[in-house]
Amino acid sequence: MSEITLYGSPLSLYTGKARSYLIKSRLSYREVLPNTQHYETNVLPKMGGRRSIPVVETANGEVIRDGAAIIDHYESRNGQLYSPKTPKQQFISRLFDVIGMEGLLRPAMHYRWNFDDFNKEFVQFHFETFIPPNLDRKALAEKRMNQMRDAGRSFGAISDTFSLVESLYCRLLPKLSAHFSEYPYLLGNRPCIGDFGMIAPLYGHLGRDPKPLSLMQSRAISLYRWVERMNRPEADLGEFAQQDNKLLDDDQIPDTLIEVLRQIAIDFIPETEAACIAINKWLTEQDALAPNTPAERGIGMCNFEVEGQTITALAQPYRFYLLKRAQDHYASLSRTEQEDIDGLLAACSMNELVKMKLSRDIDRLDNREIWL
Ligand SMILES: N[C@@H](CCC(=O)N[C@@H](CS)C(=O)NCC(=O)O)C(=O)O
Repeated sequence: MSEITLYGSPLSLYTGKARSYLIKSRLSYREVLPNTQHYETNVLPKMGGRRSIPVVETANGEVIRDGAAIIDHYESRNGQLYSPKTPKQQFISRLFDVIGMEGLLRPAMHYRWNFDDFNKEFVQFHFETFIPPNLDRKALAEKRMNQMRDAGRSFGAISDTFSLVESLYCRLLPKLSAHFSEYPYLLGNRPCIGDFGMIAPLYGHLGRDPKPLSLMQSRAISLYRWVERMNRPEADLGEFAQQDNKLLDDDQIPDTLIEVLRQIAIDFIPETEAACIAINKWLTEQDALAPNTPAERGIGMCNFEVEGQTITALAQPYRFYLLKRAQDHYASLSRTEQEDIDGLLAACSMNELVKMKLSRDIDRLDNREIWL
């Protein structure tokens, strides 16, 4: 029997992050759907009142909800195996973690929910598996699917923005593929925390649902290979000449990755800025937000401009919970090292990112993100 039970689903975006980490770390786990009596009785009550996947249950009954918390837990026991040690690589790794968790939700939701001819049966099959078999699986799955369609809209994928969302994603695909045709992972021949962030949208939705899968396979072959590689325990360096198992030397950040970040910046930066302003404004209006109050998924909507169009999307505190890790790392560096990162961010059109901070910090308590 495995030491670790991973509650998740093949089609879940966020499960993809924890699963890939467990696979790459060669930790023995079994994956099950969160639809059993054992889950309801023994796991759910320890999840801090938030029902989400992924969740891990350890052999001694400890429950860890949230992909980042799962990785933190095992990284601290694993000698921080997948956390780069050098200044720029550590920063970029953390940045890609945020981008994977929050920056690609629009294409991930659009390509799942707005192509029913391609995806509907496939997605419905999986949603039915979440429902315990004694209940009306079809009706309950339909209800849940409608909630997720709404979530897609709340991230800003509505009919007015479809062509913009597609245009941004279709420009990103070849850039990611160009990078992965030269390097097996983001920073060389081994994955970093940022790879685990990025696999979340790029496997569960964009690298698996029928519509976006065919797009990726036809337009971004080397990106598709990375998706496969991230779900295999071996390094899977087949097509590459260099077979060592190392990050790039000398704190290098490849130019191909700068190109990827420049593309991502187009909506990631205005959205992060607008969400930061909206959440900070909301915080000033909360007279009685006691310390340790759970930080909910969203505090309300924010608007931002992308290539002449306005997008309206949910402002999510979690983006800043993860971004702060990159910012804290930046703050710990010498002035010269910070200037190196400033230069890197300027090259990616992400100059202001280290300054986008919430006026109150977020931490974790009993499996929830909370306001300090
Ligand atoms: N921050 C969490 C987010 C997890 C999450 O939202 N998972 C989705 C499925 S991919 C979910 O369970 N959604 C249900 C809900 O939020 O009610 C993590 O990184 O694990």
